[in-house]
Amino acid sequence: MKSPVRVAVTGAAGQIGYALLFRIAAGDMLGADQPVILHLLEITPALPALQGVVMELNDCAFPTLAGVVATDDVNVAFKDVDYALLVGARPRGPGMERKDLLEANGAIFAPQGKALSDHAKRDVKVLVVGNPANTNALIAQQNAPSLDPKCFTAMVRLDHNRALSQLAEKTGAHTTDIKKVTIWGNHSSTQYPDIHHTTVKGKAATDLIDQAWYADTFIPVVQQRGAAIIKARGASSAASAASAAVDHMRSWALGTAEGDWVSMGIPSDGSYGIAPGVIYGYPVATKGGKYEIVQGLEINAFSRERMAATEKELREERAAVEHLFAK
Ligand code: NAX
Repeated sequence: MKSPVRVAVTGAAGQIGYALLFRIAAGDMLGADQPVILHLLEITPALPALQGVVMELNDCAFPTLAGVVATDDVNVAFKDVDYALLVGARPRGPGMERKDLLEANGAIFAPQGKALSDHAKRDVKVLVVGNPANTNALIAQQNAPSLDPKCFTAMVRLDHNRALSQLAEKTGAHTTDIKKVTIWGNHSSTQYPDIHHTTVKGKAATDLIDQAWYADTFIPVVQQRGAAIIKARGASSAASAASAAVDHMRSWALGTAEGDWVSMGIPSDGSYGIAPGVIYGYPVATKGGKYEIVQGLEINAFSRERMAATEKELREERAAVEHLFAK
């Protein structure tokens, strides 16, 4: 067994938290030889419920769970953490405008960014799940002056996995037969699921499906999958979101397979014409705990238009929260 690492999870008593903590504690995220100390953050009224979750975690007697810290103090939650999964966020209430939602989340993610900057390990890997995930990640990043901006990422992996699942169903393949899917841009209905470079059992996906299915069924189904789950289940995606968070962190920490990539929301750097300043979904390959954007992919006019539309939405979100950035 390696020596334990510290993993912070915010919103730990919520529904994603309940599906996520047991997977992390069981070793699914960082491996069966990597013990973890969980740092669980909740708002004060949720602490009794969180205590119940801690009791259940202990009752699992996981070999890889080396300790649990449960707190409502962000400075305690992020002390010396190696990984931080920021799940807790303010949901949209009745009559709430998007501007109000961004503002309410700013009040959560600005102090969390500062606390990470003050207390976390210098190479902390931060994943923002709480919506609007890309812009919440940007707010946290912009309030963390002493951390590398590349420490901050947002989750588009659920969208990536949804794309794999839809394409597998359509082509009669298994998700593991599918390589090189990309989710570009925002985790929202403007996201662009791109299969122009995708292979299914080594064959080009675009040769296996027709353009009409791709444009009129696949893309909207992936974009609207969250809403379809709410309609069916009466609650938003939780287990699949938790599973995607585990996948995102595992890929980042342990590396992607040779000849494949994953989608991560990461700071834009000018690649593919997306100027710096937003957290944008890109195809990335990872090695040794670092991610790199996959370069050199051909982008046609169909893709370019959709990549620009999701970028535009992210720039509008950025403009609405810029006053929350640390000077
Ligand atoms: P829940 O409402 O069940 O849980 C959220 C928890 O966060 C609550 O227990 C709440 O007390 C806690 N919380 C609120 N403010 C906090 C703060 N300042 N510090 C610590 N904890 C705080 O929501 P859940 O279904 O778990 O979803 C969590 C977030 O994930 C939501 O913002 C949701 O929109 C987002 N999602 C993001 C997805 C993605 O792909 N990026 C997909 C799934 C999900 O919709």
